[in-house]
Amino acid sequence: MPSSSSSVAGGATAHVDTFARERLPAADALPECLFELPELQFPPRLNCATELLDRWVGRGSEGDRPAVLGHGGVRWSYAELQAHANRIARVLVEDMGLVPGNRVLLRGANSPMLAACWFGVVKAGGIVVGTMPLLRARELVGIAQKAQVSHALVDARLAEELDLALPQCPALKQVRRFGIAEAGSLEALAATKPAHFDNVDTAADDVCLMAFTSGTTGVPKAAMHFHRDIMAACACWPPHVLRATRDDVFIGSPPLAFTFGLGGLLAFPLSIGASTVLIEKATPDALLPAIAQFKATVCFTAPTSYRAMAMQIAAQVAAQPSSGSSSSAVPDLTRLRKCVSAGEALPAATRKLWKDTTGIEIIDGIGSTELFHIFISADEQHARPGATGLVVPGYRAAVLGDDGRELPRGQVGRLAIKGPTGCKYLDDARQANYVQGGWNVTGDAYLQDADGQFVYQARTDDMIISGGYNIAGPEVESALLLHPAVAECGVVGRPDEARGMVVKAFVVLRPGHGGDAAMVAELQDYVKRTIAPYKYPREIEFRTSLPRTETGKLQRFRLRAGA
Ligand code: 3UK
Repeated sequence: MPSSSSSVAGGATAHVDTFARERLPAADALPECLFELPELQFPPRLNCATELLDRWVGRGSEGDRPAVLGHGGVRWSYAELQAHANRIARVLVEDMGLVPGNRVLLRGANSPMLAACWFGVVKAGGIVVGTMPLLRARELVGIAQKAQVSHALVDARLAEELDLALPQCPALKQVRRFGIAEAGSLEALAATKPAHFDNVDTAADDVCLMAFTSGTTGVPKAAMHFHRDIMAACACWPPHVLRATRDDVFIGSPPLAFTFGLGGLLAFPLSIGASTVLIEKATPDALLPAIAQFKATVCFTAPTSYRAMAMQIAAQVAAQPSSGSSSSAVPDLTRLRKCVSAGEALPAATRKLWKDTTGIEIIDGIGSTELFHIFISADEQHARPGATGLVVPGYRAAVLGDDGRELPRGQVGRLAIKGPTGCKYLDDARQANYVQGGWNVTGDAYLQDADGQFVYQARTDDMIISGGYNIAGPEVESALLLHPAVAECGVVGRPDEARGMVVKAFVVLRPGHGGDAAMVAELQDYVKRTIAPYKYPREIEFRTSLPRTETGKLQRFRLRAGA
C-alpha cells in the first residue's frame, strides 16, 4: 500500500522546547494515517506559514493581490500580511524571548491583526494556542496551564480576563497587547522591526497548533496539529468539494480559535491565493450586511446562522416599499456563490429555506477539532437534504458496531474516520476514547445509505431511548423546523420512570405565534404526520432563546439539565 504510515517519527524536530513532542500520544495510541493521494506527499521539512503566505510573495506581482480584509478599510495584500507577520515574529523572538516549540496564546476576535499574529507565531516555530473571545479567566487558566503557555498576544479590549488569569499561570511571563496606541504595545514594537524574517525550518511533524475542544465540563482537551496537518487539510476538502478559486472572497463567523474558522477563513483561502474577510462581529445580523459590503463569494457559518439570515432577508423583503426604491435595506448577495455549513447537522428545512431565499445550495460538511477540518461533505451537485454527504477524498469512513466491526449499509453505528489528519491529544487519557483500533471515533451516530451518503443521527451520547425505541433528537428537531411557526428548537430526553426517557422539545416560536396549549398540540400532531409517530415530543416547552456555544452549537446538556 502506498505510503500508509502509522508513525509520526520524522526528520529532526526544530523545536528547542520539546514540550509538545514529549506529550504526543504513544505510537500505538495514534490513529492510522493515510497519505494515498499524490498531493499528500509532504517533504520532511515544512513550515505551513511558508506554504500559505510567503509562497505567494515570492511570485512577483502575486504578492500585491489582496489577502485579508477587515472593517475600517483594512485591505492587506499578501506582501503586507507577510510584513506584519514577519515583524511580529521578530518581536516574539527578539523582544519576548520565544524559542521554537514555545506555546503562544492568542486572544482576540477575528481580525487581520489576529491573522498576522497567527502567522508570526508559526513563522517563529511557535505553537499557536487559540482561545475563543468569550472565555473567562478560569477557562483561560485551564488552557494556559494544560498547554504550559509561555507567551500571549492579546487584543487590548479582551486583556482583562487574561490579566485576571495571570496569577495562576506562572509559566506565562510574556504578554503583549495589540490594538492599542501605547508604548510597548505589539504594534509599537513591531514598527521598529525590519519587514524581513527567515521562517524557522520546522519538521513537517512539528506541532504548530493546539486546538482546545469546545468541551462541556472538566479539564479541557487540546488537539495537537502538525504543520503537515494544516497543509493536508488544505489538499483534501477544499480542492475536491469546495472548489473555490483565487478570485473568491471568503467570509464567515467561526473564530480563528476554532479549526472550522482557522481552515475556512485563513488556511483555505490563502492556500489558493484568494482573499478573506476577517470581522469581529459576525452574528447573523452583522454577517448579512458584511457579505454585501465586501462582495464576499464564499461563506462559512453554522446552520442556525443560515436560518436566521434567511428569516431576516424575508423580513426585509416584506418591509420593502413595493415601488422598487433603490434605498432598500435588503443586502445585495448577488456575488455570493458558495455557502458552507458545519458544526452541527444541517436540517433539511434550513437547507431549503436558504435555497429558496438565495438560490444557493449549501455545502454541508462534518469536521472536528481532532481531525482539523471536514471529512464528510457534499458539493452542490451531491447535496441531499438530511444527509451530510460522501467521504472526502483523502479520508476513509466507516460505521462501526459495538464490537468495532464495520456495519452493513443502512445500519446505525459509530462514525469512524481515517485520513491524513487525526487525533493527537496533548497528554490525555481520553485519546483512547477518540482513537480505537486506528480509527478516529468522532462520537457521532451515523448510517451510510445505499448511495454511500452518510446520514447523521445524533451524538452517540445524545440518543434518546424511550419505551425501547432509539430516537435521535436532531431528527425530531428537523421535523419541528419544517413547521412555519418554529424559529429554533432543541430536542432532548428527559428521564422518565415509565419509559426510561421521554422526548422533550424546547421551541422558540417565530414572531406572531403564541406558545399555548393549542400550539403544543399543533406541533405534536405536525411531528406525528411528518416522521414516525412514536418520535413525537411528549413535552414541549417554549423559550425565547436556546443555549448555544460560541461556535453556534446547541448545548443539549444544558437543555437536559433544564428538563
Ligand atoms: C458535530 C456535525 C453533523 C459532530 C468542526 C467543521 O464542529 C467542528 O468541530 P468540533 O470539535 O465538533 C465536532 C462535532 O460536531 N458536527 C460538526 N459538523 C457537523 N454534525 N453535521 C455536521 N455538518 O458531532 C462532530 O463530531 O467543535 C466542523 C470543521 C472543523 C471543525 N472543528
